[in-house]
Amino acid sequence: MATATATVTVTVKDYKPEVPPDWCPGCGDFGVLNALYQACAELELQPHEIMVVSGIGCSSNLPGFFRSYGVHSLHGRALPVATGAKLANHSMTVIATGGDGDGYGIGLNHFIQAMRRNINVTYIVMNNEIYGLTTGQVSPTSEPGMKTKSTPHGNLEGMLNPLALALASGCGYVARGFSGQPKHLMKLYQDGIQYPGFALIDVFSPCVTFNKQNTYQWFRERVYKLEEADHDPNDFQAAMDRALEWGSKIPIGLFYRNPNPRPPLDALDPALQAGPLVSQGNGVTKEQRAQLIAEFM
Ligand SMILES: Cc1ncc(C[n+]2csc(CCOP(=O)(O)OP(=O)(O)O)c2C)c(N)n1
Ligand code: SF4
Ligand SMILES: [Mg+2]
Repeated sequence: MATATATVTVTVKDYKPEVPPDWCPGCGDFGVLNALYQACAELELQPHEIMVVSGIGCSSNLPGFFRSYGVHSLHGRALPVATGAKLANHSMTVIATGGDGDGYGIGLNHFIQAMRRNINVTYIVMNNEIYGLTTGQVSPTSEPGMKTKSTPHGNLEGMLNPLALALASGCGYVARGFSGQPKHLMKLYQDGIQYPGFALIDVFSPCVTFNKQNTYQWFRERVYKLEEADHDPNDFQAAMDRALEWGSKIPIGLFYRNPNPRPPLDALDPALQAGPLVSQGNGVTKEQRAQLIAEFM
């Protein structure tokens, strides 16, 4: 994680863009973004110390609404870009954002590989259980039976469980928030950003326009906080048990924080031990160039 510049204070205003977000009024993604402004300000991260990377979707428009370095990449490709950014400059705080379709559908393989590799990136998934941007098709986290534009007779497929998958894939920080509970969410962001390794924060972020089933009210009636439920986030098995809970009660909060985190990739890679690649100088020496030409000509 980047260290804050002690003499310069940073406030939420510093991250606000000139152009306000164009999400539908009431979209859960507003809460996700506001909590991120707050978390970064409280961690005293300067905008130039942060890189926000996304894929494609309503949720993936977030880097455009956050004043920092940013990339709005391709559908499902936030994590490969975030991986490259982190390896190029591991002094940056790299935050990947996107939707359930982006990360758990087309980008699923990248999600698993990033957790296996343990890239030191915080991944925030705005999980509205639908494809919002493309106007309401079924997603991997849509509930069975759900009627959408692409499933007019009800969804016949099972639901992907991102938290159980993350635990099984070696993710050391696994959390779930709700955009209707922004203070709680902000705390999860702060912990996730400070965790030394890949951190997943799945966020219930209602799509008020195309998902009429999983509404704010639907979540409010079901969610309960693990922090108030005698859950030990150091206990992997307990985390898995909670991750499998889905029904009249659904847990949010910190499921798992590995008490003995494995070193993230940037701490292990020999090429990065002399400092971030971006400050190690470019190119090869004259002698190395001559040697390469001799070898390949
Ligand atoms: C390779 C590719 N396939 C499909 C699309 C069309 N597409 C754009 S966004 C999207 C799904 C968005 O859903 P999600 O990631 O859940 O984001 P949301 O809009 O719900 O926030 C799809 C299928 C695309 N842009 N690129
Ligand atoms: S379509 Fe849904 S996800 Fe997209 S901005 Fe509107 S409410 Fe949010
Ligand atoms: Mg979605």
